[in-house]
Amino acid sequence: MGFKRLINSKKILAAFAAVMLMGTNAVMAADAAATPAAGAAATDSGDMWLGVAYYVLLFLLGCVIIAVIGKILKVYDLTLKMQGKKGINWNNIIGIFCIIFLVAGLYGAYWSFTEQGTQILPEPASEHGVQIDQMFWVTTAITTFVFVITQILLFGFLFKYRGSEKRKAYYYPHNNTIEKVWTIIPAIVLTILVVFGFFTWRKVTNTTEVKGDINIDVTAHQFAWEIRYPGKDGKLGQTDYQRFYSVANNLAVSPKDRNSYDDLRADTLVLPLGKSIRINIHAQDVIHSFYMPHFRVQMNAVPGLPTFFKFVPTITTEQMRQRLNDPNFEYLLYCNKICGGGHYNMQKVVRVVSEVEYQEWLSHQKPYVNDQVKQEWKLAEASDKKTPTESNRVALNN
Ligand SMILES: [Cu+2]
Repeated sequence: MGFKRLINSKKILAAFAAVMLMGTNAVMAADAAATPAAGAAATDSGDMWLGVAYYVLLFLLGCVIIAVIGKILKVYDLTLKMQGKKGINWNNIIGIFCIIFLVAGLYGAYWSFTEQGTQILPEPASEHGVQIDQMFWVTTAITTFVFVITQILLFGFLFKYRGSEKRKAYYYPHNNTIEKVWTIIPAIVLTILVVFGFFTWRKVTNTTEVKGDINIDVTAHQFAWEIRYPGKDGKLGQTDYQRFYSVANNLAVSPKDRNSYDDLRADTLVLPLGKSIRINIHAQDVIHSFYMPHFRVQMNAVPGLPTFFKFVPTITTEQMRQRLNDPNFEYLLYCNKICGGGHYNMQKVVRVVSEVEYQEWLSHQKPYVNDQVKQEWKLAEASDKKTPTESNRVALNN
């Protein structure tokens, strides 16, 4: 019975909601305060919880102070009434609280923008990233404008039309015009935003195959990314995970596709500046997500359904380091789908370099078809009578 009353208590529910809201903000603030720069060493979680406890206590202290002030006012009110005077005008007090809440809330929103807003990504390092950012900022500007106006109207009206003996509440149950206005205006604004988003996304993804595209295969598995570059022919060999997978040939490259014989295996994703890059995205076990926030690139990696993302890098790693005044800055590739226990560790360094540096780097990469794969493929050829191609044998022995 006691428990039922406890969970039905509106006061407790309200306090719980407030603590949850404050807690989220407090965690973010504590994290921001404890982490000097984005991507720096992991925060000491002990410090973070100490910070959270501090904010929760501060909040509870605030509640107690408000309760005490309320009680004092109540006593003062009763004393006035006992003396035969008019008591406190509670409507005025609540009205003033509405204004205080409005000002404090708007300041809180401003604080949130300035404090957490500094953790925003640096300028986009790709051509299409500029359009994505534009969309983001237009949406942010419109929603911020609407937020500020509606809060001012809401609390402003609460204050202006607070209870008064001079006024009588006017019963106004329904007005079709107002209903239409507040349905149609948001509908138009949302449609504009959605259509804007649709065209931007279409422009980003509706790409055609260009001859100069640099094709790179990126394969996700629990919990790593594998990178394969095409060799001199510029073409990647096909893969078939069910047929050709082995420990050495872990990307399941087809021995029957000659394009694969000069493919290269790389540890880092190195991209030449200003070139059209096509990342072919594969997954071998569960759904992962290919996410490179600095380039505003994200695409799911789905088992059995290869996806791709085309983009043009516009700022080299070196240039970005200078712009951010951070000599240790690296672009990163993350997995953005919680894919299992090691998900947090699924990242790779991405480097954007000049064309010359890119070619130089590429010439040092190891062939995908290494000795072990060569050995396996010869065995595979012996057992598979359909592919006794002499030319392949020659290529393999080279
Ligand atoms: Cu993953």
